[in-house]
Amino acid sequence: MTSPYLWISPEVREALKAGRPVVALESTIISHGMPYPRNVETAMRVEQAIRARGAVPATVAIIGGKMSVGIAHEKIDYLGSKGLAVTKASRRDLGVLLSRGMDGATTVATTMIGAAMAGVQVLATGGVGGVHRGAETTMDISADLEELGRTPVCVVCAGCKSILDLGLTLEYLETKGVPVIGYRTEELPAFYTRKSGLPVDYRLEEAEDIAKAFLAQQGCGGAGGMLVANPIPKEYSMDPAYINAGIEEAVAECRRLGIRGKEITPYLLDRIQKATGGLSLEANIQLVLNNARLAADVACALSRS
Ligand code: PSU
Ligand code: MN
Repeated sequence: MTSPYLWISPEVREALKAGRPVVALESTIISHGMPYPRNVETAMRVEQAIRARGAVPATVAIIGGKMSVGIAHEKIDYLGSKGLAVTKASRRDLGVLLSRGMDGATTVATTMIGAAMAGVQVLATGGVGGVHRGAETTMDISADLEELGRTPVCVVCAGCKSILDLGLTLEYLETKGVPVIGYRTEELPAFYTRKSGLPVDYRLEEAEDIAKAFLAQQGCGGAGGMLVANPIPKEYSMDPAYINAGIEEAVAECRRLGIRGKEITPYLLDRIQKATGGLSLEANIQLVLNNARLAADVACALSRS
């Protein structure tokens, strides 16, 4: 699809034309999810990890009013160093940012949109947004879930952080027709930890199995996305009691301060990182790398089929 609002890097364009594997990467995690300069360093390492597995990385962001797929390293550095000053862009932000020629860091939802516009089928991230705790009164449900329900992209994540209501998030995904696939696990991982006590829909063992299921789903017409939950590697997973105490504190503080809307997720991520003295940041970096590797394997399997 060509659109005056879409820019694709020459490398990504060539790869797509030749049917080579490409993995989309979000940019809100860079500007709003990690502190500078670890955010930029991590974004570069993630790109390298994808290349090492034989796929082409395509970091997505809105730059100068274009949905940009495969931004250059200096743009990643710009987004990372500007941090919270960059607009966090979800689906509803697109029209105004693009028409005004602005910049934006794309959430999972908008990264899926950019990926689908370009023809990229696989996306790697850390955690997706979901149904927030207390959503029965606040109605705070991430646009990521709606996007998964409508846009045909396979999203590889490490499950959801317990800043969210994981049970309600799974219910919502079921309603939207989004399969939650556990990679070598029956349990939904909870980002920093490998377990949540909640089941995934299906356990699959290999990247090829994920690729096959994704293709079959796309063959059914009008199908949306797929969520692959990849547990954090054992050696980096955190003590559940320790991390959950930090999360509880952050959620309580967020409520006390009356933080609302799109600021909630970045606020909680920052508080948890501060409360756990950088331990959680290391875990976060490792799980993103782990997801990048699996996403690259899925993209490679798709390109072979
Ligand atoms: N959860 C994380 N890390 C993140 C995000 C969520 O553990 O970086 C970011 C992602 O970009 C995700 C977005 O798409 O936050 C969701 O924001 P919201 O809940 O406002 O939709
Ligand atoms: Mn929200």
